[in-house]
Amino acid sequence: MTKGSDLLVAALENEGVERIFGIPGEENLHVVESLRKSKIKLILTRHEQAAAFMAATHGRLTGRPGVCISTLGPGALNLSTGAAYAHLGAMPMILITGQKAIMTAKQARFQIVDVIAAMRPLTKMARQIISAASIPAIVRDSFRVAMEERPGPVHLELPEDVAGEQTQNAALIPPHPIELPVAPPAALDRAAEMILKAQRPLIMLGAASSRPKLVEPLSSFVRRTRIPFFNTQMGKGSVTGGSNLYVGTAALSSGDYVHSAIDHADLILAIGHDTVEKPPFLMGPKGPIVIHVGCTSANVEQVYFPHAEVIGDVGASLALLADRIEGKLRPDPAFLGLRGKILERITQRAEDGGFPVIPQRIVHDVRQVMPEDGMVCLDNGMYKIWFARNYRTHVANTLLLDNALATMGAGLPSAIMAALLYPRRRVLAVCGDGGFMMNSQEIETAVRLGLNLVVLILEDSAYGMIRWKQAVDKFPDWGLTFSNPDFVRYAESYGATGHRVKRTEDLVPTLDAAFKDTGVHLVTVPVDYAENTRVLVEELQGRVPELA
Ligand SMILES: Cc1ncc(C[n+]2csc(CCOP(=O)(O)OP(=O)(O)O)c2C)c(N)n1
Ligand SMILES: [Mg+2]
Repeated sequence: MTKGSDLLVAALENEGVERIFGIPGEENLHVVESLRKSKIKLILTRHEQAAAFMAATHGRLTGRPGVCISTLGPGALNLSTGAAYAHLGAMPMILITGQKAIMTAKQARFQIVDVIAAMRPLTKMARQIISAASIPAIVRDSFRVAMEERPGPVHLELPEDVAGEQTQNAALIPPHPIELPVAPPAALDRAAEMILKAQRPLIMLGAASSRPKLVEPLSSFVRRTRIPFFNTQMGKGSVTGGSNLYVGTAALSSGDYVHSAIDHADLILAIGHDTVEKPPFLMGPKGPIVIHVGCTSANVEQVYFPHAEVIGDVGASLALLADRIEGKLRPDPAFLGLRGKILERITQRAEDGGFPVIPQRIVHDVRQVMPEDGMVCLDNGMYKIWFARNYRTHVANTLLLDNALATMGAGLPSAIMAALLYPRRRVLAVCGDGGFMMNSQEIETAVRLGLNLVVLILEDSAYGMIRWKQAVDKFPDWGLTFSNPDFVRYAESYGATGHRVKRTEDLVPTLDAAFKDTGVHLVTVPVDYAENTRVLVEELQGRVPELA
């Protein structure tokens, strides 16, 4: 005979799970006891939301679901933002929540909310486990659903009496590799013909191109076809090498320098575009022909309605497409010229010495201290646009940002996950003073785990991005400023090390020293956001036509 919770933990081990993130409640105590006897590590966090962000990031970086756990009602609802983050961001994850017993109701309705109903719109699947014997099949099915395209979160509710129920030894189901069919030859022939007919084809790498297994096939496609490419925010860094074909990142929907290349194209091969992202360009009645390449077909939107599709395993389908077009394309010399101008504009003022520090300089200085494989994990705020536009990536998945739910508070938890997975790489969380405070308690988790991690806080004492939008929309400057704790002493109170950058030239050496040391470091730097309006509004509105 086996207990339900032992079966659950054995089923998780069977899926290769190494860690579970979260905060147990009394309804999870059977599971906690089963975990105590297993090889899986329980990583306690200080808020369930952070646990869900960590588990989602595990899924995002490895392709295998991260697992998080919470109690019923309040704890489960605290996971919900993380569920939405994984759902919109297509990150495989399993959320396990406790529940009161289902066969008895000794505490009446205390703490009971319908968590499954709450999770249903935020997940790919939400199920209650009603018998211990069903656990092996439910867990296997949940991992399958979470991992298969389009990946995402699965919620399982385990009532405490089911967790404690004894059952016959139910056999575990061994996982098997998931393989997708390749795009049909007719679709590949059609796409090849359209590309060969085009004069100025351009590749767009969207969010789904960042799936870990696509790094090699995508890089090879770009190298073989030599078609210039740009990416969406979440498609950043999905190609290794080939950076002489990179024409920029679309952080805005139109009117940025990269759009001079997009507007020049007569065909866009949109690889892995997911319309959860803020549109990287706007399709209209005229514009270029768009071919969508993905594991799943495109959602048809007002601003995205591809003319043709190549649906199937992206890596294998692109290899077949490259077979059809390699060596037959005439490179368009204009792209090269545009590329030079775009990248030159983007790097302007990158070495500006003003203090407080301007965003371009922050991005530039961060790039200086990050090795090629160093990982930058962004929270959400104004600086995200600057990093997306200006930060150059050379290795896949080295700039993690969220342009799907675009939630604040995920920067530090995602960096903690990256540091756990890649202990030998430099990992930097970049947070605004607003977003950092949404999950700053996880500094304790990072210190407790003995991680080497640096957190850069950009201080403007405001919800800067909204303040900027308020100014752009010509509203008076009102209601969006706050004061901050002393971040140096705040860091020290957790047993971390705090640094305050007081001169612009100190930013690089401070970050570098923080990385050379071990442990958790918080570096706070004041940011001058006057550039938001100067560049992202006035300059772009005035100067883009000049480039085109
Ligand atoms: C959880 C959540 N709440 C609110 C928002 C709306 N929002 C987007 S950016 C932003 C301001 C971010 O402020 P901060 O973290 O200080 O970064 P800054 O823009 O000042 O650099 C807000 C409130 C959001 N995206 N997520
Ligand atoms: Mg701020």
